[in-house]
Amino acid sequence: MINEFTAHPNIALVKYWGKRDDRLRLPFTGSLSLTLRALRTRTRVRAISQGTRDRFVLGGVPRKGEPLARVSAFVDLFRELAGSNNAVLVESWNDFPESSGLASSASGFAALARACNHVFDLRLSDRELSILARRGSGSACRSIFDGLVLWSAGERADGLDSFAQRIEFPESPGLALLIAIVSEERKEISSTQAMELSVRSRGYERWIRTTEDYLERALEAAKSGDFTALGEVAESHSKLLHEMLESLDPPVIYRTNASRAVLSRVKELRAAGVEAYSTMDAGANVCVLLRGRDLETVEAEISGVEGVLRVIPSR
Ligand code: 2P0
Repeated sequence: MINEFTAHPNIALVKYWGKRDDRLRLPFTGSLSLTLRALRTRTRVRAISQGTRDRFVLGGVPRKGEPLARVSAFVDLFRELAGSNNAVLVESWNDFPESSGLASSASGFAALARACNHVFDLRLSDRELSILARRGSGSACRSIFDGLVLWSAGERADGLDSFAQRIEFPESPGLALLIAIVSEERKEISSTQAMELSVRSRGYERWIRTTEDYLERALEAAKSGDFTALGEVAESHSKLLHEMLESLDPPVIYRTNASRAVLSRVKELRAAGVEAYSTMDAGANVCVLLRGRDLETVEAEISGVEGVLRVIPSR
């Protein structure tokens, strides 16, 4: 359908965790992600008659309250650019579970940015869309692009230098991801809330320095096509994030027994000579980074881990 727009979630290899400006969603550090082609959000936006209010329907269910307010405030950014006061109907569908650490807000706001660009006839570039998508959800700025994506933190107070761009990874047969779904439930603490707790914690300054260092190493690894180095950085950065979260008061715990079982199996696979690395975002599900040629082997291994409900391969 011509006015339907698609975006994919992304999984961070070097995580975005904490904002220097909450309103503009400006991060303290840059981050690096892989876009998950296997999952997607589809979104349609239609103008409805003036004077009425915006409507938001997600997965066929009309939403009110905070979800609608967030979508409406995001559409305002586009209305302002277009000089329009048209109310809209936003219809969106995800083909994966929401709020379980699979970044549905990333693909959601990226797809919505594309759909608004179309309905308000703004003809914005991908970079401009990335800057706007960031205002909906930080990680959404990365979901404007495919493949390996760098979000530069930027320095400006207005956020115009805080956007994502694609990075080439020279190695063939390329990178792949396997998501091990161990929970389809809504997480109790949103990433926005957990981030705020972290920023106020004592260890946060060290987190910023560590992340900057990891990002530099990850970019170096990406540039030279060094899969091993990239995988090591990703696994280690994820481990640090979850250790930090679990040490907060009160602790924020996303890792479950099933997540831990997957993390162990990934280590065993490496010991057996299959190079695979794990990473987790703000939820219990585990993402495994691997080489495309190892996808079938890893899929068979991870599917057999106790507590894994299903796996989603993504090249
Ligand atoms: C990331 N996450 O880099 C990190 C790692 C989750 C773990 O970005 O508050 O939904 O809307 O800007 O983008 C998830 O946070 O947060 C996230 P907001 P967002 O992918």
